[in-house]
This record gives sequence, structure tokens and C-alpha cells, in this order.
Amino acid sequence: MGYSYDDQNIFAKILRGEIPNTTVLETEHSLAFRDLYPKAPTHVLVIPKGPYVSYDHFAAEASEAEIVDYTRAIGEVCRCEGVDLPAGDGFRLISNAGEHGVQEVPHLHVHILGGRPMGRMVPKAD
Ligand code: DGP
Repeated sequence: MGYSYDDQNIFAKILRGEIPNTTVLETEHSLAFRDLYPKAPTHVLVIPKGPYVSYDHFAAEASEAEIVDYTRAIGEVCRCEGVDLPAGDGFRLISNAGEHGVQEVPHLHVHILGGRPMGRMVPKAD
């Protein structure tokens, strides 16, 4: 079964300019903007402009140009935010997918979190 993309999701609307965002970086194939509900001093979302639901979808179907652009955009945002190594104190990348990943918006996004110690990666299982 193939991936199914819902073009009414919030990030699709941001890409079409239907709702505003605070842009940090825009490249040919990617857009980075601040999370509306920041969980850390730096909380930026990076999305590809193409209609990909999740990282696995993107890895399977995006062009090499899109993948290179997206990967470099994530690194560039880390540099712009001053959390990159070795200049800054580091960061965490998170990309939630599907039900178990607790993905709220079904358009691929990487969260870049930094500006404070981020704590344990995930809570311990019971
Ligand atoms: P996730 O659970 O990984 O799908 O996270 C979705 C994130 O998107 C969440 O941290 C809040 C953020 N978010 C939701 N709606 C909007 C919006 O309209 N604008 C922006 N900038 N962020 C949003």
C-alpha cells in the first residue's frame, strides 16, 4: 500500500501561504519556521516543500535534490540558531511519525530543539 498525503494539513496550508508562519530559512525544496508551541528556547520545524507524510516516505520517494536540500537546510538552521557543534551547545532532532510516534501534523517535519539541556530522550518504559 502506498503513502497517502492529506493536502489539508496545517503545514500544507503554510506552504501555500494560507496561514502565516515565522520563517527561519527557505530554500528551493525546504522551509524552516518556528514551532507555534515552543518546548525550548530554540524550537524550529523543518519541512520539505514536497508532499511527504513522514521520514520513511521522504526517504523512499523524494529526489536526491530534495534530500540533499532538506539535509543541508536542517544543518543550516542549527548554525543560524547557534546550537551547532562545536560553536554551540548542541541540539536534538525529532521526527515523529504515525500513531506510535505521536505525529500530530501529517507532513514530514523535523523538530530542532536546543538552547537548554533536553533531558532524557524518551521516558523509560514501565
Ligand atoms: P508533531 O507532534 O511532531 O506532529 O508536532 C507538530 C508540531 O507542530 C507541534 O510541536 C506544534 C506545531 N504546530 C501545530 N500547528 C502549528 C501551526 O499552525 N504553526 C506552527 N508554526 N506550528 C504548529
